[in-house]
Amino acid sequence: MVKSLKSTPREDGFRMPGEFEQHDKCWMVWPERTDNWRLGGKPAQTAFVEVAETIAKYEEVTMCVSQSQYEAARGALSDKIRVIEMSNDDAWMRDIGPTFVINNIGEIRGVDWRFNAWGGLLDGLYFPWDKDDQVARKVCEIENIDYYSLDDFILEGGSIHSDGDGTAMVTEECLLSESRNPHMTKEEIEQKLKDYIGVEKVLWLPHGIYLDETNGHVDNIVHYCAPGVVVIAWTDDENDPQYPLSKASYDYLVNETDAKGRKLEIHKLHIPDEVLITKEESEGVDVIAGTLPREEGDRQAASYANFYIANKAIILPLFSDEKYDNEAIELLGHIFPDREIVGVPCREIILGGGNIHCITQQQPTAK
Ligand code: KQY
Repeated sequence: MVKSLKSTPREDGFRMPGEFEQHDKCWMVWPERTDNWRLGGKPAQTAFVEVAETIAKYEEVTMCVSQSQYEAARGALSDKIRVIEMSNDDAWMRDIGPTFVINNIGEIRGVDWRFNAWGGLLDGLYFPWDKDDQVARKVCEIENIDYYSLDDFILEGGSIHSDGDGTAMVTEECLLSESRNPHMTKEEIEQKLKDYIGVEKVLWLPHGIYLDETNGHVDNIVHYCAPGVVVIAWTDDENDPQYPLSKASYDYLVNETDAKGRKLEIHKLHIPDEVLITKEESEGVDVIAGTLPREEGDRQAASYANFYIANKAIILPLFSDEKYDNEAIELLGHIFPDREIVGVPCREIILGGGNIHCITQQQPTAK
């Protein structure tokens, strides 16, 4: 029987591993909201299929899909992908799936945070979000994994990074946002992270990416590549509104050490040229009260840092930007010499407000 645990991972000797550690599988959700994905979700579904099939070359993939889209998803995906019926409100598995924690005797558990669609009634992106909030528990039950369920703490998986070695990274912009846990102090939030992802130190970057609708998720501005090694989304253009945001986070990290006392090796990963929603793209999205509109000319929070680390590969978002796509491939090839760097076109995903890391959730190998 799967148990909902009342203790904490820290008390029980569990930690959230780094994404670069071995995975058993990857979880995704099929996109279908017509007020977030254009043309009834079809172009986004094609992009999600490409992401899923690419990851499936390196590790197992499970796609969760609503009943009404089951046949469409099953038909579009190869037999390599496991397809499971699961209700949802949208398709951001990073944020709604469990955060997996492991111990050193080969056990795995889940953490089931509360989810409020990135801000609830204050600045959330849609209403309701109750089906999304049930996804983490359902995944744990399917996998027969006990889980820690938090009654009152709002957090999305994309707002935390762990190096698996005692240190987590978050942004103040997101975790201290009024729309997450305004009843808690920064110290209390930090303690919650220490207790539930098993870290000793939390690094608080000031900001995420300009106009990121998640209130600045950390997974769009930095990525841990190994303990002590990070990439940070960067721009050399001092007139770009992203510049002061990246600079502030870079300066912060340069002056910090991690839980093991290491200075960080920081690589600058240049953002692509502006990604703006076209008239045609905007017109393909249903306008529904209570959902963030997609308007022509809106700048998307485009960043190469939102890649997914699969077993033996990096699944990298590509923006059809000849200069910066190639720079990102080259830099990551240098940082990850033992992994293949596989680019996947991501325009249809970024139009929905996130990217490859946001739509995936790794299930680590318990060892
Ligand atoms: O970036 C993410 N982790 C999620 C983005 C959600 C966008 C919803 N429209």
